[in-house]
Amino acid sequence: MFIAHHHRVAVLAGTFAIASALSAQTRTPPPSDFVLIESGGTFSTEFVNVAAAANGAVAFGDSEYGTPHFIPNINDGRYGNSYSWLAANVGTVGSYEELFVGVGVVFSAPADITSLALGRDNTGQYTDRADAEYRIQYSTTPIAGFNPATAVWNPIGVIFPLDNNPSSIRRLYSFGAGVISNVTAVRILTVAGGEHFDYSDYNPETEETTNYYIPYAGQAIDELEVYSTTAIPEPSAFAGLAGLAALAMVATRRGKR
Ligand SMILES: [Ca+2]
Repeated sequence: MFIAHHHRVAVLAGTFAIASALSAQTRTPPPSDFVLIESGGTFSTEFVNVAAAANGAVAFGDSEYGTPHFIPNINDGRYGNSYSWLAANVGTVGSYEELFVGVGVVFSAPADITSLALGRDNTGQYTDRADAEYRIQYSTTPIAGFNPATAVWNPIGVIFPLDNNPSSIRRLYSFGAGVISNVTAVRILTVAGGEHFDYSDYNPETEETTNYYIPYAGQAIDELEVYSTTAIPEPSAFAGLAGLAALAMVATRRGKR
C-alpha cells in the first residue's frame, strides 16, 4: 500500500539528492555477499524452501504495518501486495540505525542453506517501499525456545534493491560463502518508515542538513524463500514410490491368502 504524505512533496526532490549523497558518504556500499541468479521467477521445484510455513517454518517480526500486511505473510507461499509484510511507520526516531526492524522465520529443523529469494511484489504491481537496504542474517541458535531478540545473529550480507535492481520483483540470490550449515533461522533487517523526517535545518541552497534523516517509507517484502541443500523428490520418484507401495500392498494381500 502506498501512503501519500502530502506535506513532504515539496521537499522530495531535494531530499532524494541528499539521500544519494548520504548513501555515498555514510552507508556501506553494496557488497558482493550475494550472487544474483534469478529475477522474477517463482518457488523452486528443485530444492526445499525451508522458510515456507507449509514446511513448518514460523514467521516472526518486531514491526508490522497492519492489515493486510501481517508478519506471517512473509512465508505464506503467496506473492503480491495483499500477501506482503510491511514494516510499520514508527514515528519520530533519532537515527538511521534506530529505523531498522526485523522480520524473519525460524525453521522446523536446522538446515544447510544455499540461497534465498525476496522481493517487494513479484506480481510487478507495486514498486514502492523497496528502496532501502535489506540486511540478511542467519542464526544457529537452537530452535527450542528460539527468541529472535536473544538469538545470536550472523551476517550473510546486504541487499540494496534500489541500487542493484531496476524493479522490485523477486530476486533469487546464492551466497558468496556457499553453503551455510546448521541454520535455524533467517531474518531481514530493513527500515521502518513514517513521520521521522527532520527538515528543520534543511538548506535548499546547499541541499544540506545537520540532522540525519532517511526519506523512506516502511519497506515491504512479499515473500522470503530460503533454500536448503535438500532436493524435492521429483514427480517420477513419487510415482515410483506410489508404485512400490501399491506393489507392497498387493504382496501383502497375496501373503495373507
Ligand atoms: Ca507472502
